[in-house]
Parts: sequence; C-alpha cells; structure tokens
Amino acid sequence: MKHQDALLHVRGASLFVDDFKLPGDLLHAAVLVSPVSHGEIEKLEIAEALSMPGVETVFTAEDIPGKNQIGSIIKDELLLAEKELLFIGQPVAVVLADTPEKARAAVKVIKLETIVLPSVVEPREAFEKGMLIAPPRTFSMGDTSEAWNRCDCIVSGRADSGGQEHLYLETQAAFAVPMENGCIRITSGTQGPTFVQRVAARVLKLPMNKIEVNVGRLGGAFGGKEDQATPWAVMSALGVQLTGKPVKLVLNRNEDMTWTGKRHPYSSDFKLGLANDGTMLAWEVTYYQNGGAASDLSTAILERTLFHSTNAYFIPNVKATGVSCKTNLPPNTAFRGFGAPQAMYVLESAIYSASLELGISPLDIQEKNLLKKGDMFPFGMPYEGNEIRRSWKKALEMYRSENNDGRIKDFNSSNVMFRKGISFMPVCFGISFTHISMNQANALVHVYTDGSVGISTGAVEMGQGVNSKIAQVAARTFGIDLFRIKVESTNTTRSANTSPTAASSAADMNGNAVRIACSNILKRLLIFAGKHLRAHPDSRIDLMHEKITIDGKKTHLEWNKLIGLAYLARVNLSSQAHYATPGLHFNKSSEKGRPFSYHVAGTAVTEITLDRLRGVFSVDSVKIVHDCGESINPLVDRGQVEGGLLQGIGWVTLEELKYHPETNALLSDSLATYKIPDIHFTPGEVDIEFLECHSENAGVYNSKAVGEPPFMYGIGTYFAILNAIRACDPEIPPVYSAPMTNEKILLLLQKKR
Ligand code: LUZ
Ligand code: MOS
Repeated sequence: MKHQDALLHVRGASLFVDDFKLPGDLLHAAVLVSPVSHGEIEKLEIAEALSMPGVETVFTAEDIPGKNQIGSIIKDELLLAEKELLFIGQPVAVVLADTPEKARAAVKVIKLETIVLPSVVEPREAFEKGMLIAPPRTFSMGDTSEAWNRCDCIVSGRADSGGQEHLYLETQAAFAVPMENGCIRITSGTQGPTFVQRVAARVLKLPMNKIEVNVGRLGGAFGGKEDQATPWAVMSALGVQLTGKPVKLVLNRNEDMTWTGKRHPYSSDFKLGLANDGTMLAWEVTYYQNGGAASDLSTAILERTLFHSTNAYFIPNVKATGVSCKTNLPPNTAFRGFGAPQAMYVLESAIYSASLELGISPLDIQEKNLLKKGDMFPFGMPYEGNEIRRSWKKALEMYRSENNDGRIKDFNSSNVMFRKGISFMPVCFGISFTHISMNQANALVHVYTDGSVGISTGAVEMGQGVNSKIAQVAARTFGIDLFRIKVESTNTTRSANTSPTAASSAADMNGNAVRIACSNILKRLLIFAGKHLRAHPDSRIDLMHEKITIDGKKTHLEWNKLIGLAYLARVNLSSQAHYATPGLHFNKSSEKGRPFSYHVAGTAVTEITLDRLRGVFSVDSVKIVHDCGESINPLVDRGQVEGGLLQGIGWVTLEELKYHPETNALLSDSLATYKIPDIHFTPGEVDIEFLECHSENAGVYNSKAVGEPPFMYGIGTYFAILNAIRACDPEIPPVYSAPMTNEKILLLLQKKR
C-alpha cells in the first residue's frame, strides 16, 4: 500500500496550517524577541508600534491573564519575557495587525532597551559555574573502579557532537479562532495537541474543556514540534482572547531557525577498558549536555542518552553520568533519536580509539561485544532479542561475499587522488517513552450507516505515514477494504489526554487502541449477524473480505448491508478504546527497571570515497539490515529508514551550527549557510534489507517502531571518513568532533606532524 497522502502531496492539495481559508477579520501576529543572549529589559515602549497602520494591538507579559509559564517537565520557561532575557529569540512582545507584513513592520518600531550581561554558551563552562537544569544522574552496573585493574588496554578521551536544526519543511505555525462563550479553537502544527491545550488553558486561565486543539497534518517535525510548537499556538490563542478576533502566527524560515531550539550539542569524556582480544570490560562516560536557556525536554533527552550509553553492546562494568547544563542559547529540544545518537557517537569514538591502541579493526571489537539474548543493560533490563547479532551477521556476510575488503584495499593502493573508507554501525534503540505514564493512547472509531469508517486517535500525521498504518490496522481488524477508512484530524475533543506523537511509538500505541476499538464494534456486529442469519449458536461467525462467514463459509451478508441492518436493530456502531503499553516500570532512585517494551536493532555498512586533495567526500553506499518486525507497511518503513539515515549522515557531516563569537547570534541561519543532505549528496546506493522477525513484545500486529532507530545508522559515515583519512596517512590522529565537515577534513589532511 502506498502512503495515503502521496496523491494529495504531489498535487499540492494537502492542507498545512497556513493553507486554510480564514475569516476576513483575521489578525496576523509577529513577535518581538530578545536581541541579546543574556540581559535585562530596561525599557519596553510599544506606543509607536500601536499607532502603526493596520495594527490592532500589542501584548506583553503584563497582558497574560493566567500563568506566564510554558514549561512542561520543569516549570522554568516564560511565554513572554518579564525582566530577564536568557537567549536570542526569546519572545518579548506580540503585535497583531491585519497583514503579516504590517505586524513585522510594527515589531521593528517597538523600543526595547536592554542591559547586556555575560553569557555562557558552552556546557562545560556552565557546569563549572554550577548552571545546571537538574542534578546529574548516573546509571551504573558492576564496578568500574575494580574493573580497570583487569583491563589490558584503557583508552580515554573526549568526544563532541554538534546541534542540529530540524528544518521541517513547514515552519512553526498556528491559528486560533474564537468560539461561543469564551471558548477557543486552536489549529496548531504540533506533535502534542494535549500539551498545547494544557498550556493554553494555563496561560489563558481557562479550563481545558474551553480549549480545543486541532491538528490536520504537519509538514515535518522530527521532534522540533513536540514541545516547541506550543508557544506560537498559545500566543495565537491569547491574541484571540484579547481581541475577540481570529489570529494566525506563522514563523518565517529565518525566525524559525534563529529562535527555536535544536538537537542538543554534547561534550563528553570517556574511558573504555578492554582485554587484549577486544572484549570490552569497563565503560565510564560523562555527558555534558547543552540544554539551552530552559529545561524544555532536556532531562528526558539526557535520560535516553543514559539508556543508550552502551548502544548494541554488552559491557559488564558501566558508569554513565549525565549533566544537563543551562546555557544562553534557545532551549534545545527533542530531535529524532532523543539523546541516543549523542550516546552512540561517544561509544563508537571510544571503540575507534581502542582499535588504534590495540591494533585490531573496530569491526572486530564491535562484533565481539554485540549484545546476546539475556545480556543485561546497565539499567537492569535484559536484552530480549537476537536481532542485533542476526542483523550484524547478515550485513557482514553480504559485505564479505563481495570481497569488498580486497576491492577497497586495491583501490586505496592504486589510486592517487582518492581513498575509500568503510564502517559498520550496529544500532539498538529502546521503544517506549522513558516517562512511563506517557505510554498510553486512545482511539475513537465510528462506523457510519453507509459503511464508511471515521477514526480519531492521538497520533499526528507529520509525513511519516502514521495515518496510513492506522487505516490499515482498522481495515485488517474489521476485515474490510481500505477505501472505507478515513483517518480524521487529531483533535483534543475526540482524543483527550494524549501523549505527543513521539518516541517512534505513535503507530504502536494508537494502532493498538484502534485495533481494540474496531474489535469492540466487530464483536457486536458478529453477534448481530449470527442472530440475523439464524446461525447455530455454536458456529463460528467472522467477517472476511467484507463478507460475513459462518464456519468459514461465505454468506450473502456483506459489510454495507450488515451495517444498515445493525443500525436499524440499534447496535452501537461506535467505540472508544484506550491502550497502555504493558509491562513497563522504572525506579528512579535505583535507576533500574524495564523502561522499554522492546528494542529495535539493525546494522549499517557504509562506504565512502574521500578526495585527499580537496577534503570532500561522497557516500558511495549504505547497506542496512533492519528489523521492522512484521511490517504493516513496508513502503512507509523503507521511507523512514532512508530518511532517518540521511538525516543522521547530515548530522555527523554537513550540518554545522555557527554562532557569532561575541554576540552568540546564530550565523548559519539560512539555507545558504546551513547545509542539509540534498539529492546530490545522497549515497549512490541505499540498500535496505528487512530482517525476518517474529517478536512477542512488539507493537501492533507484531510490527515494530521505525521512526527514530535508522537515524543512528548515519553515525557510521563519520567513522568511514576517519578510516579513509587513515588510508591517506595513518599518522593523522583521529578527531572525535562531529560534524566532520569538508573544511575539517581538509585541515586534518593538511595537518603537519
Ligand atoms: N519524547 C519523550 C521522546 O517525551 N519521551 C521519550 O522517551 C522520547 N523518546 C524518543 C523521542 N521522543
Ligand atoms: Mo521525537 S524526538 O519528538 O520522537
């Protein structure tokens, strides 16, 4: 089955937030933000802006009727600044005017005078100054201090990884419309409609039932709209409350890139101890996370970093510490992988470093230490699958069967200008929100009298294809054709108290809720059909391919007819269902438990070619063996693997955030200066093989989550480049500082020893 929205997308007929036709009295919002990375408001004058043509009003923190607080896990973020300014892009005032241009023109004439204070933008500096978002946490297993004595080889070092701009095609956007009796309906480009509803209610001082949040679809999100779609939606709603008119707020690309948070940059210290044969014995790591100026989701992201500190490997003695550091950058936030890529990058750096020290290939160290069924993670959960080793074995067999080692060796010894490098990258990613209570979803299913079906869930369609999967689950559960199913918008009135569409788990959890709701209706229909057809009470009634069967034999009673008759007989044709992922628990004082319902694993083999004179490279091929469980939609899953891979390669190579050294203003604030992978950069070959797999604890209909895990295959490209550099000159010391840009490669190649 194709992605359900493909036709709409290619015709330009999909409706994104900015595409809706809105009433003529619509007001457009523009936001005045802090121009300094740290300071205080000395003077804020809005009189001139108010007198500009087309301006309806200007509002600031003083106009907020409820709480000026948008924080989720920790309540430490204001919607609009009061006195202190903590980052460039922090909202200060909102102008409402009859066009976006007039609103932005009025923003320019607001007088904002500030006192500039010293800023901190590096996490280690923040740590030394005691600027923390939360107390540090440590996950440990075994006894590292004792284990060092038994190691033949100990390597230590530092590994840094940079931030990443989400660059969703649709920028942050929302509009809000006044309804009867002080109620407000918000349309938001958010991954978390309930979160928008909750915060809007808090800021506007309304009960949640007076705020309805509707989400049609997002033009991409990647985590950037899990928390950070909220302020713009709440500002729109506040504008409605203050003016009684509809309000729309759409950030332009430059605003979005400069003002909103990104993937967390990390700076980490590692120490890895091994036996001479490459067996890893002890692992100590400290992650300094650059949290930005408010907590946002930083503590949850750091927690996932700790959960993935050993990636796909078993290490018996582990001590992993994470510190979330507060800096004067926009609050960093969720981004595909949610802290796990940062953890995996550090461990791969340590393995690479150890391989040089021991004189054995990284491949041999990796293979020797892959998790086996029953091996313990440092957080007290055993690894229950076998897909890590199976995917590795298959990837290695494919690689060896083509004599790639020989080919690359020949190439590197005969070619003057170019060197090839390869890498293997195993990935093991835990599925479930690490915050246990978030692992719930619900669905509301209506069967209409003409036999068509409408489905509402908490899942947000952001291009990833969750609606296609949900429609397939419904069609399969009922035993009817897919064309009958419509997946409705995500709406807090139809699906209440939902978790954000995140953690790769929306199809798993919402799909399961849909499965339960559909089977509730189906059970009633089958009882009715049995009576209607006067079937023997012991016979087995089913619905298959749109027809009722009795003991496997087709009858004349088909879906449309059945629904019409059931309605007349007053059978309930709707159901609401709830799903809570079973078996999850975690104790935050012992840092042990079972936080994940299962793991997704796979292995990527990356080959690159490096131009040793110019420092540029191309990714020739990436071959991936990936475990999707029993895929509901192989085409959609393949798209997720390809997209995740590319985004991961971009993170470790091209995508570099540059800030002004004095003002801390983002310099890479446009598509001219911030480069993400494009079609020319794409690997020559991307080969994806799905592992045959049957797992007990997997998602809906034994499928597996696919959104985030493939991102981390991209990390392999970094180490393939390091290998190609070594093939140019083995004396060049490796650096563990992502992204490995062309500029960095060139400087490394030119390094005088
Ligand atoms: N979001 C979240 C996530 O709130 N909790 C998580 O554990 C998570 N994991 C991955 C991506 N987003
Ligand atoms: Mo996410 S990083 O919003 O699953």
